[in-house]
Amino acid sequence: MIAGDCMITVRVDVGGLVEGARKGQARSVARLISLVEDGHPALREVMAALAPYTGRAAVIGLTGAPGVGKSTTTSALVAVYRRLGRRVGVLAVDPSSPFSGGALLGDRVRMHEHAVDPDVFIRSMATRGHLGGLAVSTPQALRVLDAAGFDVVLIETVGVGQSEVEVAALADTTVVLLAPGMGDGIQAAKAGILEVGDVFVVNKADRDGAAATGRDLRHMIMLVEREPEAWRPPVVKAVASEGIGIDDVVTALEEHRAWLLADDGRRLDERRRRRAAGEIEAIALAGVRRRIAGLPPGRNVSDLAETVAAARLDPYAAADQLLAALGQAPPP
Ligand SMILES: Nc1nc2c(ncn2[C@@H]2O[C@H](COP(=O)(O)OP(=O)(O)OP(=O)(O)O)[C@@H](O)[C@H]2O)c(=O)[nH]1
Ligand SMILES: [Mg+2]
Repeated sequence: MIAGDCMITVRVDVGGLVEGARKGQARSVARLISLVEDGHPALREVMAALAPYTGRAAVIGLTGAPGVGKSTTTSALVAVYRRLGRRVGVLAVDPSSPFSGGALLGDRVRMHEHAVDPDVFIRSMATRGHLGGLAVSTPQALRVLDAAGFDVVLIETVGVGQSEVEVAALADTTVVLLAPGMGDGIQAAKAGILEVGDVFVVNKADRDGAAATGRDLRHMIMLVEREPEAWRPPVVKAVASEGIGIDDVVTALEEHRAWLLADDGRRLDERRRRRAAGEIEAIALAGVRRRIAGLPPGRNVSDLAETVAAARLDPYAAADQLLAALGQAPPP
């Protein structure tokens, strides 16, 4: 190495990676998703190259309380879809354990049976601390899988309502899982899941109380006000750990897809527009945060905060000054 020549530029062969991903090469797909997680500068080019190939995958979100059986159900769904000859991508999103938390490790073991199948791609999403986090990276990872030609993409994420990644905003079809004893209908209503679920699964139906949970749930779903032509979410019982009821879940998912695609795909288009709006906002907001973080002393948040804390300025005026400073700052 020549002295002084110590700059390391990590070059990214965007064209090669995109081509590899389009051919279904797992290594290229994995590398592209890593770029997404890192918030890598090459992402603009990557996403521009991928955009024409997106919009084909059926995106299915799975959500529900911790331990309800999301990963087990996901794995069982992968098996059914593979039998149907579909290529399947899986994103496991867990904001609470960004690196190798126990839950994710467990998922990896559970997903092991699919690990050698070239038509299955499984990835746990992690934030690597860049601004925007999973709210930005999850939909972009989804785009990578979509463009890589996966017919079905399953996204597993914990919780509804308070989660950083709202799976219902990402998915074409949202599956909400419950288990007997893990909350009756009223708790479900409180958690806001009745509105977001397109398909409800009462998992762990081998346990006592599954019939009652199913009944409660059906009743609560009926009470939700819906337009006459709106989708009526079915409630399916399953024992995911035994693969029981998973075919019924897939049937329900296919029926929902058919409903989305009816009328020239008007409903699917609407969901996709909503997802795109969320993506644009998340990226723009991350950009705004980045620019705020880059403001010089005197105009940055910490200096403004000092003024506000010292009661020399009110927070609204400070926010105005901050926005004005952003307007004057050079574009990123
Ligand atoms: N009895 C019974 N146990 C099940 C069933 N499905 C899953 N389990 C078990 O429930 C536990 C949790 O399952 P997971 O699939 O990891 O649940 P999860 O919702 O992905 O959990 P988190 O990702 O940690 O939120 C595991 O021990 C599973 O084996 C089922 O239908 N019946
Ligand atoms: Mg899980």
